[in-house]
Amino acid sequence: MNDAVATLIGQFDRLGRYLDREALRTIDGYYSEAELRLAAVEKINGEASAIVREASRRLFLENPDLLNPGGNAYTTRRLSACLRDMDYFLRYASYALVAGDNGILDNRVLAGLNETYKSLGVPTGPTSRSISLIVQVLEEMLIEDGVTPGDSIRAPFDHLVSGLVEDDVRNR
Ligand code: CYC
Repeated sequence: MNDAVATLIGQFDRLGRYLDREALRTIDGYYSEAELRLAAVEKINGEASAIVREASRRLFLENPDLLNPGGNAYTTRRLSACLRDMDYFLRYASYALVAGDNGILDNRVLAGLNETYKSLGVPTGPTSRSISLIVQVLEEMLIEDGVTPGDSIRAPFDHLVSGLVEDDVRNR
């Protein structure tokens, strides 16, 4: 896996070029937002199960059919698989937040996931929604602590959502 700085240096090294102004601006952004990203990671580490619990409560409130016969989260086995998937999304997003780079999400989470979900009938719409609810709950918690979350906190969650939605569209 890479972090934001290693990714950028890798790109310039491949071209044999010195870092340009724009690259330095990107690196500056990575460091200046580090405190915010780490505050979010600290919150995730301490509250992961509460975040997943609350996000899943909202998901099933919006979409109760998931829990009924015929729904993909029906039966305790599938419900626990669903909660476990939400926990995976949160944990890998926390790694991406530390790295300031979403590469790990492509390699470790999204690779093959759409195919798996398709073969098991796991609906990607509600799964994407679960990820949006996870970041919503996280943002609320940060705001409660007086921290103003920004785009850099949402970035890995948005990346996961677009990875799922894109393939969903392509598969049709
Ligand atoms: C299943 N989720 C799975 C499976 C995988 C993942 C591989 C199939 C194998 C298994 O059941 O364990 C996902 N595995 C991952 C991910 C990683 C990994 C992301 C990266 C670390 O190693 N169903 C719903 C909800 C949604 C849901 C909308 C939760 C938000 O209705 C999830 N995923 C869900 C369910 C299953 C599943 C219910 C079980 C489906 C089945 O076996 O019928």
